[in-house]
Amino acid sequence: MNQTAKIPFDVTAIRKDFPILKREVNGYPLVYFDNAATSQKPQVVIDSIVDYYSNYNANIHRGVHALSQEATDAYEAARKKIQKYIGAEKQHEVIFTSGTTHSINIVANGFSNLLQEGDEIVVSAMEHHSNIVPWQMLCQRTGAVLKVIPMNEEGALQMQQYKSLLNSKTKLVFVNHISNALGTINPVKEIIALAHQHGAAVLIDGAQACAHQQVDVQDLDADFYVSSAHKMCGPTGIGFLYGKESWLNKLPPYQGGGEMIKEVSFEKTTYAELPHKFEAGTPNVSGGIAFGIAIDYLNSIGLEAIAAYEQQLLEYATKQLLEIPGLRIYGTSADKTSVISFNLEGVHPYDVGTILDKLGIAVRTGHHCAQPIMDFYQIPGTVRASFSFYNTTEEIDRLVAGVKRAQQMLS
Ligand code: C6P
Repeated sequence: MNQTAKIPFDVTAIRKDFPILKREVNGYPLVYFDNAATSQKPQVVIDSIVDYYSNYNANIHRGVHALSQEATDAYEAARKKIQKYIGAEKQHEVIFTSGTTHSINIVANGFSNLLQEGDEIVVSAMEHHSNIVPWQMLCQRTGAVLKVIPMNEEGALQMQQYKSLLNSKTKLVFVNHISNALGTINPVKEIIALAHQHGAAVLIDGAQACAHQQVDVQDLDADFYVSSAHKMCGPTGIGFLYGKESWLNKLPPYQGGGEMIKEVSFEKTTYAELPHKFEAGTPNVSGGIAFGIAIDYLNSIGLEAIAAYEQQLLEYATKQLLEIPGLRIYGTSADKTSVISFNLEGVHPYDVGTILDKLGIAVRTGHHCAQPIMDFYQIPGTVRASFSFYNTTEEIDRLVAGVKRAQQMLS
């Protein structure tokens, strides 16, 4: 990091909010660089779950009693926080789901009756499996055809090729906002505008974006936008599907059950209005409430400050790692977030990850649920270090020293 670069917040104070950062692994203070897999949780988020179960645990939207009303209010307040966080116009355009994967499947399932044989679906070459497989299944159900936007060696999407894929048969486009395996920030606003010129709807997978930069779904003009709380300092098992009201009204419900109905008889059932139409069954109440607290927490630091600091970490780590002979970084696009995927020449990523773990450093190794990217580079996988606002340059120094040690031991 440039020594004069200003750190926009007190990282030492922030680290105290995360109890897990105090622990040791294999005799070393934990360095947690697996934030793209899941972020750590601040104490306020953990406390909010304990508070819910200790003080107002109840089923929601159902009871007249005080506990149910308190829980309902807190859950709906969280929905409102998500709405504001992503700039959605209406609260009922935010559907609670169990996470990104669930959200994508709701949309993929919903399009089953809206597509015809020969229609085209466009995805990018750098998608997570959860933004590939549901669309392949949709193609199998409908006879639609999957087209792929290629990427270049830097790990950036080839926009000219994207333009040439679009035509009157294109019905849907699916692209991640930020690649989990490369860190590339995709030009999603442009991707959406181009798709709309052809009348196609666009889903943006924001799993890697929402904790790292400001998202405004109206400015992007996204038809659907999805993410998971657990990557945003919130708990696992909860996330959201944002959809424009007009689209959500067009899609059929994903699951049938309690909560999603208006009236039920054995002859006929009518469905509830948004958002409940997509929220069958008792939801993850504590998770939803804690998600709202995580959003408060991220807002209290500020997305602009987070993005600026994480860029500093990215630059610092990139420079240091590239000084190691034989180290190659995959994903070198000019526009990227704080994810560094790399390999050491002649060394399997799993072995590097194992040695780093012995040194108390948590990274992810493997294909990162993005096998087409690994096939593109013809590699089995990478070592991925992904940084968050609670990480420090001292931790990056430990990573660099660890990688050097792994190299000495393994080559
Ligand atoms: N990526 C990673 O280590 P879920 O599991 O539903 O919360 O999120 C799935 C998902 C979808 N899209 C992108 C871009 C993602 O990064 C992920 C999750 C983690 O990279 C776990 S595989």
